[in-house]
Amino acid sequence: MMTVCFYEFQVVFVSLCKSFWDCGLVALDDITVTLGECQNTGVFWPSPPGQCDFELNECGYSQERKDKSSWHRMRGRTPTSYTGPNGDHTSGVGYYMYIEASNMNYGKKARLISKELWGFSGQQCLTFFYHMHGSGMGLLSVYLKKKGENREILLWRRRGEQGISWLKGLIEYESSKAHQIVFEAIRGLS
Ligand SMILES: [Ca+2]
Repeated sequence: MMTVCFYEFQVVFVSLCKSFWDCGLVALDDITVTLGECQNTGVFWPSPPGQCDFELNECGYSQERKDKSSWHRMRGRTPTSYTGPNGDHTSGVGYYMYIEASNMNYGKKARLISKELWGFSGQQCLTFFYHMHGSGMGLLSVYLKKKGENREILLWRRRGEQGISWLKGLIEYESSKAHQIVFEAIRGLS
């Protein structure tokens, strides 16, 4: 007599990432906007509403589109932890925003946009911490979008692999008009 056994099993794919070369990740944390030049941080200035450590929520940072290929708020390791940070920048155990290349088509953009920030006649300092690891992620760009203007001004850009740790981005810019800051990730050809 022959016994046939059926086993129930489930296969869970947490990522479409097939290999390291197909993977890539960009993470963001601890965004701060202060009035005055960056070297003056430490001096008290009333700050425009641009800060976010992502611990409680996204602080008014929003996305142009919400789907798989958009920024996600995340705690702990990412599904493909070998391309992601082990923890956030704020405390190591908190939340951050991230986007994974394997969820995106080549050339696709994911844009995280601040709420409207105050205009100021002088320098403003934007600091943030970013993590770009894995060869699949193409570009991380930061744009200044002034109110009433269609053209966005490129403030900062990094391309490809930047290492396995959190790095500090620091930008001085001027806008006497109300404005928004845009963090844009684009998947490149790996
Ligand atoms: Ca955080």
